[in-house]
Amino acid sequence: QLDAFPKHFLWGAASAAYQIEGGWNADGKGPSIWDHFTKIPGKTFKGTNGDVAVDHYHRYKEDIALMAEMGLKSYRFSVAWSRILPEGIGSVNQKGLQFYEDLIDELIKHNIEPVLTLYHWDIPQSLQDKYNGWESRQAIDDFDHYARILFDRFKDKVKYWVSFNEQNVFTALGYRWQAHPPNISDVKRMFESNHIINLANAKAINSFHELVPNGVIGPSFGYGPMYSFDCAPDNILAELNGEEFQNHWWLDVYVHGKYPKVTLKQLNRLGIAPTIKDGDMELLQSAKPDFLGVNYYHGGTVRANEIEHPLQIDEQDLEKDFQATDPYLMKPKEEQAQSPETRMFTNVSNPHLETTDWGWEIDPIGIRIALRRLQNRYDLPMMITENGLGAYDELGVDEKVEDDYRINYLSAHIKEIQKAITDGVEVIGYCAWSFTDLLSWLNGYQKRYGFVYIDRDEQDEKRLERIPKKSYYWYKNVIQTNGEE
Ligand code: BGP
Repeated sequence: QLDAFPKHFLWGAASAAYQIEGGWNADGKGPSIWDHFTKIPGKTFKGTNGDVAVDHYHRYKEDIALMAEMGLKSYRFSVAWSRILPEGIGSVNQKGLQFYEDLIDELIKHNIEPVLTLYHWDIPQSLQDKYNGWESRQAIDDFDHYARILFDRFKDKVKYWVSFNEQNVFTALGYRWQAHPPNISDVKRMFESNHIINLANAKAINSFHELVPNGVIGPSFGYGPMYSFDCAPDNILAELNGEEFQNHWWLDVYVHGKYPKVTLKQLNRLGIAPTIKDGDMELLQSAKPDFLGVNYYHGGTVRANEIEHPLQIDEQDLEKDFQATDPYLMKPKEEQAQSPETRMFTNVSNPHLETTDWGWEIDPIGIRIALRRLQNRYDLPMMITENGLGAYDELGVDEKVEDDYRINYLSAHIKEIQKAITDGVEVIGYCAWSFTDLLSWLNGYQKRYGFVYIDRDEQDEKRLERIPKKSYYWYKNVIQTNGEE
């Protein structure tokens, strides 16, 4: 017998500014690093960008009406920093701020709890040009300044706040794999900027606790539980390493204000550990999130490496890894042993799991394992801030989208969350990714996640008709029955 979902469980859906808004230069918005990056030839699928996206900037009322009709309890969205401060600093663009105020008011009017993400990967391009963005400590203060503007303005309207979205993903893809902006491949610079982002996160959380006493804030982390390939003890050790390097490396800092020792020691050995200055660790320790946002898509499976604790990895080896690894999956393109920069484990495929059309493993039990491990180690309430299935949906001749595969996927994950709640884990909400179809960062508009289909018209890029899919009606019922379906 499973426990019921909590009475006020936040059944929701999530999005990010660049992926839905469009209006990339509307009403005084400045460019972000994504506006810049998607214009570099060859970087995204067929050169797709978010200039128009799904035009949510002009159609948010229509979208929120569909959310209300569905009975959504919460909606997670992100604010584009460069809409508020077109240059990242300086004077506020009142029209940009007003857009988010109108959006929030519209949500509240329909009894939908806003969940506001401060940073979903789009630092203003002018800060990138000016001082290399997250590589400069100036970004800590500038981010805090931006965050304080939002805290001040929305403190009485928004209770749930997310600081950074998937810091692990955007630092790795942006500074190591050249798959995201700022399009860099330099392991040392990746660890340096990651440390600076940790400091920015801590400083903003402290500001939040000073300015928004009735709200709660936490990061949204892209968590994938690590599995040992088998029960060989050296592979179990590799799992420990993988869990520490891929997950605790961030989460321990967020929650306990310290870097895990084994990974830090290995990074020091290799000369790629971040520069930690006086006062840094004190700042990290002073800020504690109120909850953890968990983005769950899939975990990772690992095996031991032949050499443990190498003293150096030469440039050629790093280059070989670079060529052989699929950055999104963090797995070798072919089944040959390649490993991430610490050489503490090797990522491999899991023979027990099927994959999506884009090769992402489908693993509902993994979400329960994730929640259990995170509860054990961090003991904070958790909100699933993303979970969903990217697929090639098709609009039938009858104008319907029969996305039973998505229903099966979401249903299986929700069931495992209920089991985790029955186990004793505190979960306060679930945001499916995503409400409408939207821009998949590198995969264009063909990889669809939404409950609402967006009919794109090549001739008329602003037509963008909204058509609820079968999963829309299914989720409506999930919400109505509080998870019973
Ligand atoms: C997460 C991001 C989301 C979203 C999702 C799906 O990592 O936080 O913004 O894009 O992944 O990713 P993709 O669009 O690459 O399939």
